[in-house]
Amino acid sequence: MAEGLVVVSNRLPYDIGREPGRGAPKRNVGGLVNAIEPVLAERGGKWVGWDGAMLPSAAAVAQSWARPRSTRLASGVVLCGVPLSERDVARYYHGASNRALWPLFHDFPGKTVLEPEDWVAYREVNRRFAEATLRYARPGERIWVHDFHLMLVPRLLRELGFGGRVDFFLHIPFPPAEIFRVLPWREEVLRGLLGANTIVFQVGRYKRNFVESARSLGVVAPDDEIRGPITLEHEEGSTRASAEPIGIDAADFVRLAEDPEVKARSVQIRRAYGPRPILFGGERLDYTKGILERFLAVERMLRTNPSKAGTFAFLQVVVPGRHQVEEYRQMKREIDRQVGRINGEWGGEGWVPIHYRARALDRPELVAHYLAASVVLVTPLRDGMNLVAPEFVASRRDGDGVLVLSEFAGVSEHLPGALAVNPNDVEAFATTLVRALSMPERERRERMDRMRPFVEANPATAWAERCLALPPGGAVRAERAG
Ligand code: GDG
Repeated sequence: MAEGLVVVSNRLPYDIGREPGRGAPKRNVGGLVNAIEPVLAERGGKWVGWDGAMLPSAAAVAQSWARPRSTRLASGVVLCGVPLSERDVARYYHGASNRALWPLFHDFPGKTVLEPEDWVAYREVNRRFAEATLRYARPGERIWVHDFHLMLVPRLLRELGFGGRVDFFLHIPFPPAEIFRVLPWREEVLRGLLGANTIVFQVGRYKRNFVESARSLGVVAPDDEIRGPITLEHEEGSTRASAEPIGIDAADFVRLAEDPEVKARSVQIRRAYGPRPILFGGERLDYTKGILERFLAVERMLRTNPSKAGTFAFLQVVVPGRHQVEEYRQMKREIDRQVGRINGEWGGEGWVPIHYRARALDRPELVAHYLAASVVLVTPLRDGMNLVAPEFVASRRDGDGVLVLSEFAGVSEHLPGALAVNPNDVEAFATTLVRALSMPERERRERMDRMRPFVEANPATAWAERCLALPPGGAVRAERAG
């Protein structure tokens, strides 16, 4: 039997802390939750994360802290809540995490907002997560910390005296050293991470970036050959660094793709657009996802090939979120403006180029769209890995469909059958769209066949096993800093 596992991430899959009587707990949409849920459902364990409630004051947090809230799911997984106040959410989550770390780690230094007060909250909340984890974890259990919201937690666990195994996985890119050094709290982040026995990245390049930054702290590492785990020697001991690409619950997508209701729904979607092939994009509202660049490429295609007008339907679903952050509100306005402008300019009787929906689809509906689409566009400006691309491949058991994939998505190195694009190159992007729309069936099938092996051989559960089976770095000293 697998040893007990405690997963720690900013958010739980369901907001268990919302007031009773306000309906069923809301499910959180996002790559991290979708990848970890099947892993925990299979091996069992606990999941520590923010419970979704925004408490009015620090006093309310202290009160909630006295009565920890946990919920057992039907799968046996126990969700363990960490309380946050409105101020914590504003400063730690929207501030330090979403306005500083997220843009910087995705190579958008120009969008990065560095507020010292946000960092104070980040530190405090990371400590609260570490304390909560130790409260919920039983002796002998191992702790698996996730993502950029919680990069100080590994070291904080050590400071609180935890001597067991701590692993860390970063879902987003780790930026090049020249960009990372912009962060005023860079040393604290590196030391925070180095409290873990293992630090795992999505792809070798992010690992190499991390190692290069860590050298500035005097960390000793062998010359990195990108792939394969390496050992980092540092003041506190040693830590293994590796790259393990995350996977999806492919079987669930196959099951849905074969479900008669989902199939019928996909036919209905296709009919709604007449005989026109559907180009489909679906993601969270985020400037990293390249949604505006995609609109501009569609427009460029129309400008250079006016005869394409009326011959396709482009359907873009955007899951709203992070609207407390100005950069996201701005982006939403810009999307609305561009869709209006492009449709106004290019639309005609009974046809508009862009169909835009600003709301989440549930998973069966999402799969119905993957099935209805002739072309799926996954064209982020930067993306740690990206799960939409493998989900589309897994869903297309019929072997048809074209994937247009940004070379800046971590997953691009694993999906050789995709049509690769640089989303910043609007002309090449437009040409690729034309090529995708006119690709002969034989080539479509041949390309899809080349993508299936990676997706099927790399389910989320196998990814987790690989991460958790890494031999740990040597003992990390458990001691109180300064
Ligand atoms: C982070 C990293 C990394 C999309 N539209 C709808 C919907 N989705 C689901 C997809 C997919 C998930 O959201 C998005 O996952 P991504 O991986 O594409 O992106 P992030 O949320 O940014 O995830 C990313 C990931 O962590 C895992 O490590 O791959 O690079 O940024 O699963 O299916 N889900 C629903 N309705 C939608 O309309 N329900």
